[in-house]
Amino acid sequence: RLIAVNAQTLVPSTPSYVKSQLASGEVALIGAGPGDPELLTLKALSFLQQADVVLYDYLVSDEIMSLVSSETILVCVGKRAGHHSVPQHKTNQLLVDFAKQGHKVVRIKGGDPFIFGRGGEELEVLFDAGVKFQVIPGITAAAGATAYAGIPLTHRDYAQSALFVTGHLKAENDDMDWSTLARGNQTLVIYMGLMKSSYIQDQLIEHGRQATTPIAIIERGTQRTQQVFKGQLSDLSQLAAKAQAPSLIVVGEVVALSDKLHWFGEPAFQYGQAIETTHINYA
Ligand code: UP2
Ligand code: SAH
Repeated sequence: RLIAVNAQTLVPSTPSYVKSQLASGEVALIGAGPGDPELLTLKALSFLQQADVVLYDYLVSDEIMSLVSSETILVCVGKRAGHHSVPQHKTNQLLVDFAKQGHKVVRIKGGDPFIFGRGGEELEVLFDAGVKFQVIPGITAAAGATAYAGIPLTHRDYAQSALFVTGHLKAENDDMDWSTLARGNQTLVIYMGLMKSSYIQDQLIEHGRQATTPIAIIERGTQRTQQVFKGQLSDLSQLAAKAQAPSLIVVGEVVALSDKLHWFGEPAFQYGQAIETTHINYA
């Protein structure tokens, strides 16, 4: 059954299987996905609308936050590189305090809460404090951004596995297994990698990945302003200088498939070429 919201928009009524309830004193840890609000799960939407308090990160898009009822208390506990407006221990404490006060609490994070999201740490604190919780997974950036850029993470001909790693590497304290990361026939997806892109490029090439391996940097994947920068591994740091956070770095032969398979938003910026000027923006 469809109900009309306005002349342009039709939304389905809530399906009968959306019946999970958030109890008073309970926390729902929710993944918001990479940005496109339509990638939110039905369960996430339902819990967002039941919440008394929502603690959110910067990566959760404004469109998603606008789905929260106006009576709900919103608390921003987001982080930016090098700047944690609310330290992690304080976020943990807020979750416990709001739950113990009997609120229905939503903790919403970009992507999936268990992938580079400290979701595990937050839940351990809730467990220790005896607070009940539920976890609603989200589409992690590696899955969402590559899908919207037309890059299949695996492909029988080019990549038998995909590795997700954080680029937040300190050269002086680097315990990454670069030989494993540089292996061929796999797709490497690097979160938070822009700042260390030059080091990542050098290490991958030094440990055997071909300098000509296709790469893409996907900025604000799945969002209307998504941008894709493409080139080869030896261009990585120069391309990274053009991109802004949040961006993912994707390394592997599968990136070349996006020449055919890209379908969303702006065409990619190809390293060494002028940006195409004629395109249709589907967003
Ligand atoms: O250079 C880039 O491409 C990424 C820039 C960036 C960093 N963190 C680098 C970084 C961004 C994106 C941005 O600024 O928009 C972030 C933000 C970030 N980091 C989020 C999103 C938070 C939000 O939406 O509000 C998250 C997820 C989360 O739940 O906290 C992270 C996660 C994160 N930050 C990890 C992984 C983890 O498991 O927590 C780490 C590394 C491990 C750790 O415990 O410190 C960090 C720290 C981090 N991210 C640093 C930097 C680079 C820098 O500033 O030099 C280290 C400095 C810091 O602590 O902020
Ligand atoms: N829990 C999140 C990751 C948080 S770490 C998830 O599962 O996606 C923050 C990093 O995620 C950013 O620095 C960036 O590398 C990546 N990221 C998050 N959203 C993104 C998006 N829409 N497009 C590209 N990268 C994104």
